[in-house]
Amino acid sequence: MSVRIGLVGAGGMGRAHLARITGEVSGGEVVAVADIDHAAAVSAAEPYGAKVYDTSDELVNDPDVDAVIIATFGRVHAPDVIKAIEAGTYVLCEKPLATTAEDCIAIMDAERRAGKKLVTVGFMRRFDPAYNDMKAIYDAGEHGQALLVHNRHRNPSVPESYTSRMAIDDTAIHEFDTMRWLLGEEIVKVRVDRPKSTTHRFGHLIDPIVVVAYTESGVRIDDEVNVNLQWAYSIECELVLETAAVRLGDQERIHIRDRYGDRNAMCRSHIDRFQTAFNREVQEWINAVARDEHTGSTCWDGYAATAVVDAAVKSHEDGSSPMIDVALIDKPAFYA
Ligand code: ISE
Repeated sequence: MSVRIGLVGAGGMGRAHLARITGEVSGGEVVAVADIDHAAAVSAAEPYGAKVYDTSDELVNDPDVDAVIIATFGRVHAPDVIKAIEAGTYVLCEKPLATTAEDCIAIMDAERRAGKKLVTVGFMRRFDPAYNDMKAIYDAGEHGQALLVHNRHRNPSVPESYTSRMAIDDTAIHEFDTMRWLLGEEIVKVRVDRPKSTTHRFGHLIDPIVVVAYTESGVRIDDEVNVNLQWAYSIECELVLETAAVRLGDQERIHIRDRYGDRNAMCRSHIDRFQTAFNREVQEWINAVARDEHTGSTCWDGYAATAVVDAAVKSHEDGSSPMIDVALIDKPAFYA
């Protein structure tokens, strides 16, 4: 029997999941869509014959919904995730789990009260084949310890509603999670440098920024977050080990040779660049829900990444790039 999924949030990410569940992965169907923008919910739901709700409450409490995908803005995730937990429903929550550590703690408390891990956080890079290969090389141990990681997180452009804080809680949060997962340790301190800003940005935005962080064992991580590149969506990562440097391959794209040159076709968005990762993530989640099991990253992962966000935001807002300690609570045994 297929898993009946309710989608909260009919924006770009929600629609991409809808199309994926219908056309690219198996075992699930979207039976309901909720969005405060009624017209958006209708236009997303109609082609799939899904029900339309104006509120997430109605959707979460619909007895025909087995599991929920939350694809709204990060800053409104927490109440919906908690409602779904209280209804005993499995949740795939797009990143970030919430935009403050405090909200993530409230979600972890709700999940512990439910007595069962129900929430998977949509950190899709954990499913990207190139990152998986990089992690396998590191875990094999042949090249020694990790010393440094260089990241570049570049977007072609961002809308006017994107804020300087979002460069951290919506964009760099991917590297915060990926670095924790790749290296198998927590990030303990972080600072944000503000180089010269690009002229290709809305005036309120500080862009680019460079995040510098250290892990428990002293691995130094840097992350260029540069979201008005104009020419592509481009993700780079180089892991420097003692006797090797491992780099993600170029974009997950074809190679072209023509009169303009010899080159890879560039991705335009995260949906495009991480298509395989998203498909693998959603397929694994549907399979697990069908078996009544939790899979993937937990609320602890969502919390730990957001705790780094909180420290990075403090450094960014200070403006003089102070290094800020990440304040992590003790890890509850529930998430061990
Ligand atoms: C967006 O929400 C994502 O998740 C993308 O992966 C990231 O590149 C972009 O900056 C975010 O706004």
